[in-house]
Amino acid sequence: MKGQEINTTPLARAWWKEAVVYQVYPRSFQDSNGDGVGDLRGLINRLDYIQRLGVSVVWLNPIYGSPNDDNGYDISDYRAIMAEMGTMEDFDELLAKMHDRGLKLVMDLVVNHTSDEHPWFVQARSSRDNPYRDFYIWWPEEKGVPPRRWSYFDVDGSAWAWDERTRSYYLHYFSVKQPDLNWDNPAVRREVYDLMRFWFDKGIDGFRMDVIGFISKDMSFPELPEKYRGNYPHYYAHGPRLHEYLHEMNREVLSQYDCFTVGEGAGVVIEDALLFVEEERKELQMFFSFELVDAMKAAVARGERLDIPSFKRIWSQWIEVFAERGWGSVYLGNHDFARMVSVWGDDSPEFRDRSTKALLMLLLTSRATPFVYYGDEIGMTNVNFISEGQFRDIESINAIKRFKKQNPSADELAAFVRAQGRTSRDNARTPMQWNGEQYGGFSEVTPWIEVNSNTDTLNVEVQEQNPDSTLHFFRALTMLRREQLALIYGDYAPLRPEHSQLFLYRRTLGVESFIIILNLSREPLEMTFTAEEFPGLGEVVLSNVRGQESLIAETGLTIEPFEATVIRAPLE
Ligand code: ISL
Ligand code: CA
Repeated sequence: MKGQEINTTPLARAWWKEAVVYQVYPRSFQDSNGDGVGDLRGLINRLDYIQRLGVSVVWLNPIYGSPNDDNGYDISDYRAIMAEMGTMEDFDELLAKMHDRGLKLVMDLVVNHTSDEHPWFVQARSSRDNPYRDFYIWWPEEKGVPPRRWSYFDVDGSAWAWDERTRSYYLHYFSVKQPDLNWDNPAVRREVYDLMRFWFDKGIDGFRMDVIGFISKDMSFPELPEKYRGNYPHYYAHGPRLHEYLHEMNREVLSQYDCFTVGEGAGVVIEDALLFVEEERKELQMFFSFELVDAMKAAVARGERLDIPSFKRIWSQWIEVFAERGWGSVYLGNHDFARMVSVWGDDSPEFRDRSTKALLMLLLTSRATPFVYYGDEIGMTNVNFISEGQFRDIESINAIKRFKKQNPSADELAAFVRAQGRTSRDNARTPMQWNGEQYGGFSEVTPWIEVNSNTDTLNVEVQEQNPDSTLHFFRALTMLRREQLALIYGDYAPLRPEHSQLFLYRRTLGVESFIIILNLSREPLEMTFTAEEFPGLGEVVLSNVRGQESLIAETGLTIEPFEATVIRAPLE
């Protein structure tokens, strides 16, 4: 077996750097047996579609045994397939058929916490002297009130839940049904490494590691340091033994396989970026930065959109930090945020397709491994749920419960629910829109979550027939990236960083050089190039508004709203 590729420089070629990752939320992709829930057989039936996209890796959200308090992020059996998803035979068939098509499979690894229904936790909470007690993190009542820790999903906000039988609190950064594992216990780490080997030995190609930055806790339990108040993921991502554990995981497991690793980097600050991915440290290959989405959420909370110069600054910083060492990842959507085009583009009928294409071009011309979320290749939009009964996500449901405790008026409650509807993770979890039928071709029966009503016009079938569709444009982008190594490894040089509408940059590798022009706004603009930026005539390689045969002069041009154009730029 080939060892995990560790490269000495970011320019060293590796399949995981050249990958375009397609993320599939399996509950919502394709139902095959008429129960309204997506499943593995459904995914198998759609592999031809995925292959034709030109992506090379599929990341599958959790499909393990789970009571689904948090849609599979609460695991009760790490070696089983959840009944709704199918069987282990289905899984083996899926993996074999993916490999036949040259597709790699990356699974979700959720080991910061388990389900409270996992046998370890059932044991652990049965008595204080149970051998599994130390698999989790407890605060016995004799020690008084536990130090303040916030939970993401708890209705009351505290990350400590009371366990009556053993008269102790247990720690849960997420829901009460997601108790945090105690990584300081070597037996826990052994179990995790074992289950990772189990899946690698089945032949999977890697892991996306859920909140992996949170696994080490400061077991002296200080009060939350003041600087992290309101900013607790940053505290959670700085546990004292985090890098020791990642290094150990690499030594024990990852280094034994030719695998793909990406950690979820909630709370990771740019100053620490290289600690996770610098080649010699032998930890991970990549992680997801949260700085951009955190900035977006902060802007939304102020009733604004993130301004374009800030967007570019954060985007560029997270590319440039890996210029010499390590490697980055880029994404603009996943199962934890509202839809890409609704958040970063413009989902109105006028600009939906064009702005989706621009965002996809940004992802696929970036110097990092791009992750594209299912449905974003056709520009799926938010659903904007407006009534409580429509929500399925524990985060939204509990946020509404929490708000209700303040005894709001009916109007206040309705406004809160509508605001949730705009930001809820459920926006990104509605069924894949395959065609214009009632359930979008996802299922024959009422799905577990409503299908977006715009499936009648926004769907794969319609876009297959239209050569100018977002879907065809995405295929052109994956092909371009495969053909042009400059778009993957090439030097990244942002131009006009202060421009309030344009995202303009150059990618250069050897004699190949491309300029990428993205207008991230609804307004057209006039642009003049300086001779330094752009010497001579440039051939349009791909554009969402210009014909391919056109040439662009060095002097200046009008840029359309949400224009996205790649030019081959002659070097002087
Ligand atoms: O979804 C979020 C809040 O809106 C994120 O902050 C999210 O909680 C954080 O990124 C961690 O996410 C991961 O772990 C969670 C799970 O609910 C998410 O789906 C998963 O991606 C707990 O396992
Ligand atoms: Ca099903």
